Amino acid sequence: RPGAADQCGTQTAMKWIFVLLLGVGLSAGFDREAAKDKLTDYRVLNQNLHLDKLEEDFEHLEEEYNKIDEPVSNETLRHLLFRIRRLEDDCPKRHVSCGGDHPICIHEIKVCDGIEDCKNGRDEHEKVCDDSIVSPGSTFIGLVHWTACKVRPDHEVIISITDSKHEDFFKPRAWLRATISRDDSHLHEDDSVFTSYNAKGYFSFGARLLVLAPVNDTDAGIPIAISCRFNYGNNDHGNCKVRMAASLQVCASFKVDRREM
Ligand SMILES: [Ca+2]
Repeated sequence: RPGAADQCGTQTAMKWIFVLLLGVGLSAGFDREAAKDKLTDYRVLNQNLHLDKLEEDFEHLEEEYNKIDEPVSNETLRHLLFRIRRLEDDCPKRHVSCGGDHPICIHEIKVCDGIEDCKNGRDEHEKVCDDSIVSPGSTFIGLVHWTACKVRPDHEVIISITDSKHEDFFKPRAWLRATISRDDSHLHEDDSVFTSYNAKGYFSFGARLLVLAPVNDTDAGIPIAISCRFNYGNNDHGNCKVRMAASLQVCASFKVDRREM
């Protein structure tokens, strides 16, 4: 009886399916409990780790706060205020704010060009157009930290302005000649060894940016240029970068301070 054989086969298959489902069900039940425990353990561990991390962060913050609690110098405050003011200016690239209650932005090349573009005359103010940063004899010193291009040990650099010219046809910039000296005493333990080269460039009053490039090749072996932005709110301190002349990739950075002669 083929029909009876089929029925018997179907019954056997159904039994197996039932056993299989029971097994899966039991196994699923067991796994769910284990997973639940594991999940609880994980949550507790995670909470503990989270608390540890919070505690660690809090201790770190406390340390930072204690550092801040020390008296802040007027110089640092002036620098911070200058930076905040520049951030608040919200002017487009290569523009500067006229300041005041209703500040407008003017292009950098309109600063110190002899024509009042700001309503309050700030762009032609004698303080803004003061050229003491780049007057001949001005000397700045800094510690150069190389990070790319040609990585070398940190070394001292001295930038001395030797000549400064204002051309009537383009007053917003002063055209400069300078000497850049590098102290390689780290290579010669016994005494200081200076390497100097001549450079030329300009100072932009609007951007408060000094740009210098060596007149001839230097021993850096790559064409470089130095730019310093005097963004500390005074004429005595600036942030400088050494860049590849062609690609403008930053090779090194340093802060300069005026050296009183
Ligand atoms: Ca102007």
